[in-house]
Amino acid sequence: MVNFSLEGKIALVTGASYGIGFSIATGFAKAGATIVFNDIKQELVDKGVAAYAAEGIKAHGYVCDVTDEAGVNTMVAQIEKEVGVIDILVNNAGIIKRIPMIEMSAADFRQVIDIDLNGPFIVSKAVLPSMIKKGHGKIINICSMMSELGRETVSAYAAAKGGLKMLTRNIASEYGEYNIQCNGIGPGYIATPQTAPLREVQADGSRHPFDSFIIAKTPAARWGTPEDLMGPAVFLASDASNFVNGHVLYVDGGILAYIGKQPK
Ligand code: NAP
Ligand code: GCO
Repeated sequence: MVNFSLEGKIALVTGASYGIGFSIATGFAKAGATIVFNDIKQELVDKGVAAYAAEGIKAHGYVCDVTDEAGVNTMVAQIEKEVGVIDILVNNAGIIKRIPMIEMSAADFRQVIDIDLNGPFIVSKAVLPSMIKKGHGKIINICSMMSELGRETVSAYAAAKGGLKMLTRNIASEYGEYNIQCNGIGPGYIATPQTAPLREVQADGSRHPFDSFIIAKTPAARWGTPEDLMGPAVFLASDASNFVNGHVLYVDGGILAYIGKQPK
C-alpha cells in the first residue's frame, strides 16, 4: 500500500514564516503532520504563526538562528519537550547575496556559507540522535539550480548549495542504516521575496531582463510557485519514499533538461 500520509509525524521546517518553507510546511500539515518552524526574529515568528492559523494550521514557532549551534540545540530540546521528537526536518532557511565575486568580501562569502551550509549541518546534527533512537527520520535539504549550475554574482550561494547536495549524500550514506533518509529538493526559479529583485518591473513597464530570461530558459515557460514544492516535499517526507536516499529531486519546470532557446 503506498502511504503518503504524514499523520502523527512532527515536522521542523527552518526559516518557514513565509516563502518556500511556509508552503512546504502547509503541505505537510494538510498531509497530517504537526508543524514546528523557526525564524530569526520574534515578529516573523508571530507573523508566521498567524499565517498558518489563517490556513487552519496550529504551528509551533520558535525564535532561533540556524547558525547558532547552542541555540539550535536548546530549540531542539525544547521542541522534544513541548511538542515531541522530530520525525521530519526540512533545512529551508537560506540567504543569497548577489555580488560579483571579485567585489565580494570574505565576510559576505562566509555569511552565506554559514547560513546555507553550516546551518543545515548544525540542525541535522541536532535532530539525528533522536531519529536514530526512534528508528526512523527524514531530512530534506533545500538545494538549488546552483547545486548544479553557476552564474554571475552568486559564487557563495553556488558553493553553499553545491556543498549542501554533497552533505545530503553524506548524511544518507552515514545514517541510511538507521532507516533515515536524507534527500534534497532543488527548486528552479520560484517567485518569493528572495527572487523579487529579479522580477522587478522596469521603469518603462517592461519585464526585468532576468525575468524574461528565466521564462525563456524554463520549458514550463513560467516561474515556479512555492506551492509547486508541496507535493515533492510530502513525497520525500512520507513512507512512500523510504527507499529513496541521497537523491536531489529538481522541481524546476524542466530547466536542467533544456539546452535553451535558439536566438531569433
Ligand atoms: P526567503 O523568501 O528569503 O525565505 C527564507 C527564510 O529563511 C526567511 O524566513 C528568512 O528569515 C529565513 N532565514 C534567513 N536566515 C536565517 C537564519 N540564520 N536562521 C533562521 N532563519 C533564517 O527565501 P525562499 O525563496 O523562500 O527560499 C527558501 C529556501 O529555498 C532557501 O534556502 C533558498 O536558498 C532556497 N531556494 C530558493 C529558490 C527561489 O527561487 N526562491 C530557488 C531554489 C532554492 P528573514 O526574513 O528574517 O531573513
Ligand atoms: C539567482 C537566484 C537563484 C534562485 C534559486 C535557483 O540569483 O540566480 O536567486 O539562485 O534563488 O536558488 O534554484
